[in-house]
Order: sequence, then C-alpha cells, then structure tokens
Amino acid sequence: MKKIFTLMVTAVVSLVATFNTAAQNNDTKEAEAKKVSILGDSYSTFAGHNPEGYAPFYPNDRNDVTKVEETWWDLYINAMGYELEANNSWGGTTICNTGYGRMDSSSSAFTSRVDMLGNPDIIFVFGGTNDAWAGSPIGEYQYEGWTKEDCKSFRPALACLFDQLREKYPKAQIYSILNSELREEINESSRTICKHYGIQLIELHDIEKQNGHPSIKGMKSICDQLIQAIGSERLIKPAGTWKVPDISKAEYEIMYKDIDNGNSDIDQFLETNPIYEQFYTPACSWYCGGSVNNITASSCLKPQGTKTYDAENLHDFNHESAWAEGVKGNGIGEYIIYEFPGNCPRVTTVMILNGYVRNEKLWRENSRVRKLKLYYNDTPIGILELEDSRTLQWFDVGILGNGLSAKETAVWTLKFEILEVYPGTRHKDTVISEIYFDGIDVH
Ligand SMILES: [Ca+2]
Repeated sequence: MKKIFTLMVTAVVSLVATFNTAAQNNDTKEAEAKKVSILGDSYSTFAGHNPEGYAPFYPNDRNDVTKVEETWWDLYINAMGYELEANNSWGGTTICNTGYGRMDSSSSAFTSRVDMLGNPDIIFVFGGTNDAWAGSPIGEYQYEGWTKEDCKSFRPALACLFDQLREKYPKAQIYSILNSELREEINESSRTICKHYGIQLIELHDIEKQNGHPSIKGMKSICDQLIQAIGSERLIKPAGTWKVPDISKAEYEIMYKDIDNGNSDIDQFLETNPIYEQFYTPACSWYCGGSVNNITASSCLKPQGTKTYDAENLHDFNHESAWAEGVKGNGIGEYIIYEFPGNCPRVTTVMILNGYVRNEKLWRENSRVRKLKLYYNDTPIGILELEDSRTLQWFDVGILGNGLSAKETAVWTLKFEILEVYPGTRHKDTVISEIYFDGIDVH
C-alpha cells in the first residue's frame, strides 16, 4: 500500500481541478445534517457555548479538558456528522426544584429550561448528577398533574421534564444520559421513568473524572458509549455520484498521453469524468497525508485465470480490479477491514465503486452491495445505503480517526459488513471495485 501512496503523491500534481472542486461542481444530494440540542449540567458546559449568564464548568484549572473539541457533545456531533442546535447546559443545576442546601432551584432547574432548545432532531438530557450530589428528595412516581411543589422531588420532576419535552418537540428523538457512580435510587428512578416514556437511557460506565468531572479520556468514553448505544441504525445515503465512463484504463492512458499533441478531447473528458483523473492522474487529495496500513477481508473469491479478487484490489486506484467475497451465496455478513495509522488524517467521506464496474456486462452479471454496515473500531456507526448504479458513490460519515497528534501505533479501523445486496443476473458473487477516502487534516 505504501507504494501506491508514494505513486499518488509524486504523480502529476499540475492537473486541472482538485477533488474537492470537482465534488462541489457535481450534482450532489446532500442530506441536511441532523440538529442536536443538549439540556444539561456542568458536564455538558463549555465557556462561550452555553446561554449567557449560565455558569460553565469547562475549561477548569482542575481538569485537563481545555478545548471544546474535547467535550463529549462536540466529539459526538462531529463523529456522527450532526450539527449543534442549542447547548442549554448550566453548571450546578438539578433536574428537580431542590438544589444544594435544600434551596429552591426552580429558576435554574431542568424543568424550567425546556423552551430553550431551538428546533432539534435529537435531544440529549444529561442530568441527575446534581440531584444526587445535593441529596434532593426522591419523591414518588407521578405521571400527571405536577405542581411546582411536586417538582421539588426528583421522580415527579424527571417525569414532568420528559412530558414537557415530548409535547414541545414531538418530532425530536430524546435520549437520557445517566452519569456513572450516582446513588442507586437516582439510577433506578431514571430507569423506571425512561421506560414509562419509551426514552432510551444510556447508563455510562467507567468514565474517568478529574475534580468530579469527565477528563479528556472520560469525555471520549462518553462519546464512544453514546455511539455504541445509539449509532448503529443511522442510514447514510450517497451525498453524490459520478458515472463510470465506458472506456478502459488502457484506452484512457493512450488518450491521456496524447494531451501533449494538442488533443483537446482529453480536457473535456476529464471535466465530465473526474473518476479517471482521481485514479490515473491524481491531483492533491486526502492521500497527500492519509494512508492505509492494510486491508483484510473475511473471505475472497479464488483467482480465476489471471484475475484475482483479493482485498487489496479495493484500494489500488484501479477501477478494473475488484474484491469479491468468497463464500456460498450472496456474501451477507462478509466484511472488509481497513486499518489506519493512529496519527492518520481523519476521514470524513467514504468513496465506493459498487459492483464489478470494469464494464456494464460484468456489473450486471455480478451482485452489488445494497447496504453496508460501517463500524469504527468495531462500534457500528451507521449503514451506508448504496444506489444500484454503475457509479462512484460517496458518503459523508462524520469525522472519524484520532487526529494528527495521536501516536502512530494507536491504529484505528473501519469495517464494512455486507447486510443486503442487489443480485447479479448471472453470478451470486458480490463485488466491490474500490473503497477509498476523503477527509480533513491535510494541507
Ligand atoms: Ca480496484
């Protein structure tokens, strides 16, 4: 793989448009990013990102989190490719109307802040920690007719909070996050009330803390646990597609050589067929800094004549070579794993040539992938829904990877598992010609 990388970097860089410009010019079908709002306490604060007048905890001298990019919510939103709608988090606040020292906290309690979340698709309620630490009264389970007095206790207040959120944001998906190491009656009450409202409760575990608050490591764990708990069913449709042209690599190369002889057709060809430019005469791309350590597959079809179907064919920047799964049937459950160096530039886009795209006949005769489950370090983060077309399709998958400051040895992986296929007319084998990447942290 190192060889391909070197080739790509040293290849003619003077060419026409870069990948990004080409992508922008194309007919994209970008889905609008989901908007996330947070109703929280100090764990979800960061100075400058919460409403004015609220007391943020972060950044703090006694905690190593110094950047907003290190908070659980910014990590999660970036990983999922979502957008922040509102972060209504306030340090020291309780869900119920009883705060520290048994003081009336009704003006800052979660129940008094439901109106300030904007227009979200997803709401995270991350509270209860201060109720536990302040020793707020637990109260009885109550699912209607709450008074301000009732909401001085945790159980009625939490139920009242969910009821208000449901009414005010009927389209939003609500998730409740429960801190680790809280007293059991808070945990048990949260489980019972979430169950009553059909709200998924994410119970955190093993969160590293400094001064009672998540550290950088703790924040990362929260993000990972959220992805693990709720990320798996996200459907990701192609953000755009490019047709695969009907000429071979050899024909293209002959045509390309002719460019010096004043062949103006090639310019026009490149403009309408950016795939060939990317593969065979690449300009600057994510690969100027990005690389892949190795690619493995759960199975590969045995060579047929001189043609191989190994996993390496997925990342050789040759549209004519392909990987095919090697089990009986359509290969449902078969998978491919890409391993990246720990300090590799981060990936935001997955590019896929679906099927045996070498020519139209082979493409039709062999099976193509319909759904690919995407895992980041073994955690499912979404399902790529591929079109049944002989095209390059690209998918915005959020920001994946550790970033440039990580150790090279802290490798990370992307796994692609076949969930569904479009059957071929002649063969059952499911084929993918190429999976490669675009991203950030380069240039
Ligand atoms: Ca290939």
